Amino acid sequence: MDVKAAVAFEAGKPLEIATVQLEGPREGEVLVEIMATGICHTDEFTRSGADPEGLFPAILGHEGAGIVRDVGPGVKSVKPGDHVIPLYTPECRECEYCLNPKTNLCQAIRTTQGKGLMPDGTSRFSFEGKMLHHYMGTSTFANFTVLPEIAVAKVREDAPFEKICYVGCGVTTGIGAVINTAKAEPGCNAVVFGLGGIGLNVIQGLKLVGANMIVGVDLNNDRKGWGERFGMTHFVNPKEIDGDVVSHLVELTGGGADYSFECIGNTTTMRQALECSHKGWGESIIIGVAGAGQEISTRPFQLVTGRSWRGTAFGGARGRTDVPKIVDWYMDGKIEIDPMITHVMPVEQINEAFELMHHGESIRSVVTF
Ligand code: NAD
Ligand code: AHE
Ligand code: ZN
Repeated sequence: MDVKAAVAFEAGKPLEIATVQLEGPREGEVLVEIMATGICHTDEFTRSGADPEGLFPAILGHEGAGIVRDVGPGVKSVKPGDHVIPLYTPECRECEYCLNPKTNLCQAIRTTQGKGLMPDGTSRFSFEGKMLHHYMGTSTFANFTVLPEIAVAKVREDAPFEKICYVGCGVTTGIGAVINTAKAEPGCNAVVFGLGGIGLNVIQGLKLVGANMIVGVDLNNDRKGWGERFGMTHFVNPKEIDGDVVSHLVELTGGGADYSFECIGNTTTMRQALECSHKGWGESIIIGVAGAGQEISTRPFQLVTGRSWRGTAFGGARGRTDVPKIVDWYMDGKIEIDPMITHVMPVEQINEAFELMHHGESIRSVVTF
């Protein structure tokens, strides 16, 4: 079938709207009509060429929501008409990883997913007879996409697509990092680096668990109001403090953060996040993804003296199990999504959404088809 897609033909170039061809679902696969998709900084990371796993040409996008329109042989858990959120972290419930309660990183299809292919090693997308790569197993920058059955979470039908698409990455990643990864306790002190689409959800998660001090760090002063809107208690702009930001944060938190979260993807702030965590017990959680060739460093003494450096993907969430619950939390008013979706636009304007992100003017842009 012909589908409308925003195609990344080359690294570093704007996306191009094109009519591309999509094959129907094969065994264990589903065809989903994407109704809305958010634009996460990870899409920009890959579009820019910084992603060591980036493949071109590709259909990017991993924060979508839509409706199942067809299923391949053997599909049992969803049917045409079901509302779903695509999962870049699938949940097969059978692999060694799914069976280990310590991780959400289902590995059932990770190898082919990283090669931009479906689990059978082929692509469903093509343009003018030439193969296009899938992306993160989701490719939501198209009005139809094909996904493995294990990579869709069935959600309630009264939830609006333009809002719940954000649960497909940002909301779950931020809140999940607090609840599933850090397992932050009521009364904890936390520092959040980067108050964008992910960091604000970390703040929302910290507020939910009853954190005491929630310090936000960002270079953009406009983010102060945004952080406060979701529960931030203190704001630090590193450009506006005298001296070293780590010492400042350690002093502000009375000895260091119980938990710190890096939501930027910058190896310098990753180090600062670790080093502002509390001696003896502080845990620093890396959420941001850093470009090809970049590495983190610190004095080993930071770890010897009891700080832990950790990381999280998709907020430690098991998608088919946890995503429907997070949608319920939103629908029940337990968490907020609407104010963070600052821009909604047709897919034809998708490059403007990337510009808004670059200029710090959006929290989340959502495109519709
Ligand atoms: P964003 O662009 O919306 O937000 C980034 C924020 O960081 C902005 O507010 C910006 O002003 C701030 N910032 C940039 N440089 C800074 C610096 N040096 N010091 C302080 N603040 C700075 O991005 P996002 O969508 O929130 O994504 C954040 C990061 O998380 C990205 O690296 C993204 O790829 C990653 N991510 C990871 C996961 C995961 O599962 N681990 C999931 C989603 C996103
Ligand atoms: N391809 C990059 C890594 C990118 C990355 O870490 N992705 C996160 C999700 S970011 C969502 O916005 C993730 O899920 N990681 C686990 C995994 O298996 O990819 C690189 O550096 O190669
Ligand atoms: Zn994302």
